[in-house]
Amino acid sequence: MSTTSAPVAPVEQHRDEPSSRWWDAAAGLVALGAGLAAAELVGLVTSRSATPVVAVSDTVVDLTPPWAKDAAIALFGTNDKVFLFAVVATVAALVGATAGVLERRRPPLGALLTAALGVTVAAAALTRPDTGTLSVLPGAVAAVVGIVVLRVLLARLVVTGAGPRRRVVLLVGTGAAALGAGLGAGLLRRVGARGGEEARAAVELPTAAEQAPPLPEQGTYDDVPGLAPFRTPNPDFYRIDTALVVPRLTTRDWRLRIGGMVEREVELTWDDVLARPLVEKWATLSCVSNRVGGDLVGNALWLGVPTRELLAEARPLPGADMVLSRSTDGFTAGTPVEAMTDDRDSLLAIGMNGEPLPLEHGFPARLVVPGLYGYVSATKWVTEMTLTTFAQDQGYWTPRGWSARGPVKISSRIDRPGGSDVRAGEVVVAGLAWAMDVGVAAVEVQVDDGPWQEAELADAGTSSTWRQWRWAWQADPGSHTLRVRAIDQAGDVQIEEPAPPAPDGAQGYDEVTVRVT
Ligand SMILES: Nc1nc2c(c(=O)[nH]1)N[C@H]1C(S)=C(S)[C@@H](COP(=O)(O)O)O[C@H]1N2
Ligand SMILES: [Mo]
Repeated sequence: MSTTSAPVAPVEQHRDEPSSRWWDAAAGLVALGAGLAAAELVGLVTSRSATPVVAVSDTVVDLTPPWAKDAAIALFGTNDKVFLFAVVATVAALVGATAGVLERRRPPLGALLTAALGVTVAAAALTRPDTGTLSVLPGAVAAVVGIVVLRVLLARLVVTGAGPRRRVVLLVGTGAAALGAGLGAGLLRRVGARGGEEARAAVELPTAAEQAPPLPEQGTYDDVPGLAPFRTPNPDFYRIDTALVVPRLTTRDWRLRIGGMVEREVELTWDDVLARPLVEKWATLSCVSNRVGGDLVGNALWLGVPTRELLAEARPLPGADMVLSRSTDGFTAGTPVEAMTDDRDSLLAIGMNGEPLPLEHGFPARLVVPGLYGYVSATKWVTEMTLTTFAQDQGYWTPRGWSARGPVKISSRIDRPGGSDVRAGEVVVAGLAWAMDVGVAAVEVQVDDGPWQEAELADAGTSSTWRQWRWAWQADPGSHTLRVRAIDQAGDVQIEEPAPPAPDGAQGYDEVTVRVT
């Protein structure tokens, strides 16, 4: 009897084989890959944020409770995003394989599972702040392609005479085609994305009308091995944000709109910014998630326009006490108006350490507010500043369990000696301390339960930056614990009682235990 190629082949011939489930699972995986590749291609015309892995991962980030975000950062540091992608990919692979097995045994459950996956993706994409209704397309296309490919593969696997070799060829061939399509989409996207790098490369920063005082000659302790340099080089500067894909703005497209409770709305273009007198400002930026002794903190020379001047033009209405800044990807931060208008020189920054802002640090423009943690102030890729009130509005992290206001706590850290053994005799102990706005007045070190002893402070630094410190220790053999604390210019001593980062910043004294031989 001759049959035309049946869309769904008889199931019985296949079911007896003990290994058949693995073939079906593999078919499910390949079908999932094909769906994803199709979605990547469609995503070229929608936005990257709407493609399955990105949309789902972004949504997971938003739904992640603060303690878990904290744990992920602690465990994986800046690799937390790689970890997240890996988790999402693993779950997706499991679902794909399950769909394969189900569709063989209980059709159309596998198809339904694939459809559910597509709906999840589309729903996740719709919740993204930077996508429109078109963003349901990648999820929808992924579901349709995934189901069709799954059915065809399952049917082909059981065609009479399809031995293991034919099956491998079928699955690997289809998988390779999907991979090729996916990589092709990635390549095309990369070509498009170069726009961001090119836009940055094309920027020539004007020199500041008001320059920061040069670092005093010999004013740093940068020559002390193991101590962080006064200025954090851009490639070493910590990066924290909710963006899985770095937003790529061009100076041509960028606008900053200042509105809300203002007498006059202001809209700035890139050229408007360049035409203004720019100022330079040394400022230390710190993440509220930084643990005692941690490195989610950096110091840079920023170049930009004082937000005080921008806000003065918009003329905030009485009663407005918050600037809700928003980035192109929907992140928001709520900053007290005062912090953006007083004499601390908060900036709409366009330069970082003499270069245009790196893409991942907010190109073309971001906010820098000395004295406040980044989550309530330092919006990268900023496009809007809305005057409003703390009673009425919240920044991104506040409903997620973090304090509405985030002044940086007085902090200090021991950079050296690290964990390893040292020789008895003179040992240079060194680290960093910061007391934002007020300035560091003194740093003290304690050995075991001994008296607090005053360290030397490097000259480099202002009330908006950290200060390097060093202390010469006459170390006796044995195991010793060193502790550090800072005291600010107002006489306030760093808080000793330990607390975790949530909800308003870690506190407690950094300490290291050293073996002296
Ligand atoms: N657009 C955007 N800006 C953002 C964030 C973000 O998630 N998105 N995170 C903030 C946080 S929590 C911090 S600590 C600083 C970090 O800035 P950096 O990555 O340049 O060090 O950026 C702030 N600005
Ligand atoms: Mo942060």
